[in-house]
Amino acid sequence: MDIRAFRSLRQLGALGALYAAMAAPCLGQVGFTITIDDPEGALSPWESQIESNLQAAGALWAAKLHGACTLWVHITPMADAGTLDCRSFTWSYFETLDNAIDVFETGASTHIRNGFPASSFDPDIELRISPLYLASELWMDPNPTERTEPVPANRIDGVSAFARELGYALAFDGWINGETGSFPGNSRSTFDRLIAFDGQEFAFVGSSATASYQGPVPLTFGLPFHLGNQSPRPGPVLLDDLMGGKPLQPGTRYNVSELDFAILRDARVPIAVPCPCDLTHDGFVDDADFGAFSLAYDFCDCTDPEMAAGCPADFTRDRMVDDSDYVIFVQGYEDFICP
Ligand SMILES: [Ca+2]
Ligand SMILES: [Ca+2]
Repeated sequence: MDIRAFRSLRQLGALGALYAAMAAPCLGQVGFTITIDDPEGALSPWESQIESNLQAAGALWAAKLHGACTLWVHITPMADAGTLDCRSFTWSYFETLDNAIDVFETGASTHIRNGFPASSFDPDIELRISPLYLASELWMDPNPTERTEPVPANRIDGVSAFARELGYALAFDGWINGETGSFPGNSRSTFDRLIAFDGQEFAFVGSSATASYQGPVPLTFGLPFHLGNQSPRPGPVLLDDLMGGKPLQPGTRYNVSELDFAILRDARVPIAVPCPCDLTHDGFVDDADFGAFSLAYDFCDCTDPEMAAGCPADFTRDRMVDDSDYVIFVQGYEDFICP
């Protein structure tokens, strides 16, 4: 089908409405189940607080995750010298670029997209916690969903700390060397593949994040799955983001930022976007968006190197920009103004 054959996009309005309804987001339906493997009881004094604060941290991300599933977070204690460490337990093959580069996504991302995990015997996320760090530096919020009690000035907010860790497990991770920009092999995470390195600075160049930040998003030199740098490197303002390139500050409560969600979207974590057809990010779905969509439709394959980074016109998330995306676009065009 040549989409330009439709002289009036409104001809397809009813069909578009049908597809849009089928693609309606299931918001707030991603939950978390937590298991703790702690035979020595090192974490036992804090078990219920860990659970409540981690659940609240998960809810901060789940507010925009598009899916219906329960992610499994498995917790173990780590040596006292450490702090927190969180990673995706499994990585799922996503696609191959240029017949050479294999792209992998986090287990959580796969689980959210499919509604079931890649392996039902393995957790999606592993979180290691140092008992000493918990005892001496973290503050477990007694009302972690309300988040109204003042955070003690000398303590790091537990909900914020767990939310940051979950960020790594959802998408802020990969294999790039944060100083040389090289990779140990042919594998890339969905985050890695959107990192640009000019020999001096790292930037995240996904289209949603770039639109949110209004330019390539500076990544931390040496810590490339974090945002911002100390001056004179770029992006000092981003250091205060939940996923910023400096440690979380005591006495401070952090939230997931719009930029964090935009990065997840670019990294192909299923995120509910209120107005996905606004490809130019100006609040309207108009002819400029139609132009951007047409270009993507002509390329069709999300792995085409000419395709916009993150393949934002693939509304159905099946790695092709085709007729099923077109009918969704038509509905957006019909609505014109973003909600
Ligand atoms: Ca637009
Ligand atoms: Ca599609």
